[in-house]
Amino acid sequence: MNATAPQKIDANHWFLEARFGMFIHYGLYSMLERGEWMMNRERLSPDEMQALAGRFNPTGFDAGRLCDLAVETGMRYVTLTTMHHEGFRLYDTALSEFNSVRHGGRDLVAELVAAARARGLRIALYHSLNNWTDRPDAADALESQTAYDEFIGHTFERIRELVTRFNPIDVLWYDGWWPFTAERWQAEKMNAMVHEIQPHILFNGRNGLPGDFGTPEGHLSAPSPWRPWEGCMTLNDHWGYHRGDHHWKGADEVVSLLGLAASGRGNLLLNIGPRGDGSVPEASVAILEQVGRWMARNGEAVRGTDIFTFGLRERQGHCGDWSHQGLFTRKGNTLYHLARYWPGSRMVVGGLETEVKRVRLLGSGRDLPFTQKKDTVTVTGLPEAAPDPVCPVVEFACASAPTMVLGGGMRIPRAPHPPYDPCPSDINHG
Ligand code: JFZ
Repeated sequence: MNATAPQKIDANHWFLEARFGMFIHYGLYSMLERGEWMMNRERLSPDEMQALAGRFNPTGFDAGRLCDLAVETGMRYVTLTTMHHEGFRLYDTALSEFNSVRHGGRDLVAELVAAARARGLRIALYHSLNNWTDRPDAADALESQTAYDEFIGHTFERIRELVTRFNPIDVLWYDGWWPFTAERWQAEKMNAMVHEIQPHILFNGRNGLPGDFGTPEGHLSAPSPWRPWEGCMTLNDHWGYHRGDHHWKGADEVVSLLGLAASGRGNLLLNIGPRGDGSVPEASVAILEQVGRWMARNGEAVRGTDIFTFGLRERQGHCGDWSHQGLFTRKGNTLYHLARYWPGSRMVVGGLETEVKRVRLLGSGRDLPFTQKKDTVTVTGLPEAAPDPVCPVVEFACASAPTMVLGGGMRIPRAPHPPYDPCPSDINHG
C-alpha cells in the first residue's frame, strides 16, 4: 500500500488555484514572547508550562477577524498550529488535559474551522508529531521499545482524534518528525488511517513521506520535475510571536515572494504570529492590508498562473534567470512583469521570443504604446513614478505562450558552452 499514490491533485484541484494561504503560529509559547522554540531553547520545565497554561486566556483570538484578514489579503486558505512542539492542544481533546478548553475555556481550532468554512476558505491543520511535554517523549521512544510502542500509540490516537473531530478539513500539515524516519513513524500506516476517515485530505511531506505536495525549504522555487508545492515563509524572522523581532518584510517583499510562487505555479503560505492573548500584531495587519490592496488590483498576475521560466536554454528544470527590474509570471498567452524596481516612463524588456499584441498597466485599463524589434519590446508613455505603491504590473498580451531567453553574453552562441554561473551546485537545487 502506498498512501501517496495515485496523485490526488488533478488539474482542477483547489490547491493549484489557491496560491496564497495564511499560516498561524499560536500556542502557549505566544505568551512567552520569544518565539515558538523558547520552551526548548530556555529549558522550561513541565511545571513552568503548567503554570503558564493556568494563565492562558486568549481574549484577543478572534477567528472571524483572522479569516476576514486572510480573505482581504487575497488568501484562499488558513493553516493553524493545532499543537506545536510545546504540546499544548488548541482544541478539545479526551487524550490530554494540556489543552485550551481545560485552560482558557476555548476550542480555538473549532472556532477557526467554523470561521474559515463560513468564508469559503480552505483549512489546513498543522500538527507536530512529537512534543516536549507528553511522556513518553520521542527521546524515550528512541531508547526503549516499550516507550516506542506507547509513544507511537499515543501519536496515532492523537492524529485519529484530530481528523475525526475536524472533518472535513483540507490538509493535514505534519511537522516535528524528529527523531524518526517515515518508517519509524509508520507514516504509510498513519496516512492510511487518516485517509480512511477523510479520503480527500492532502498531506504535506513532513512525516517523512513525499506527501501530496512539495515543501521547499528556504527558497521558493518549484520542485524539478514539477509537482504541486507550497513554500512557507515568516513575515518577520520568527513563526511564533517574538517581542524583540521587528524585522518585518515590506509589502513589496511579500509580493515578490508571491511572484516567485506564481512563476513556479506553487503556493505561498505566509505566517503571522499572534501575541499571547491571540491578537495580531498591528505591524502584521498593516503589511497584509497593503498586500491585500495590491492583490485587489493586480491579483490576476499571480492567480491561476502557469509555470514560467525566464530561462537559460542550457539550464535544466525550473531554475529561472533574473531581470534587473522584477519578476515575470505567465498565464496562457499573457506575460506579467511585476516591476518592483520601476524604470520610469520607458520600459525595455529583452529576450522575449513571442510577438506582443498589446501592453497595459494592470489596474488602469489603458493600452500603452510599444514597439517590438527582434526580441526586445520597448514600452513608452508610462508614468515617471511607480504607479503602484507596492509593485506595478505591466501586462503583455502575446500571440502565443511567451518564452524568454537571455544568457551571459549579448547573444546566445550557436555552440555548446558551460553554464555562466560560477557554481554549478547552485543551479540544480530543485
Ligand atoms: C518547523 C518548526 O520547528 C518551526 O517551529 C515552525 O513551525 C516551522 C514551520 O516548522 O521548523 C522547521 C521544519 C523543517 C525544517 C526547518 C525548520 N527543515 O526541514 O529544514
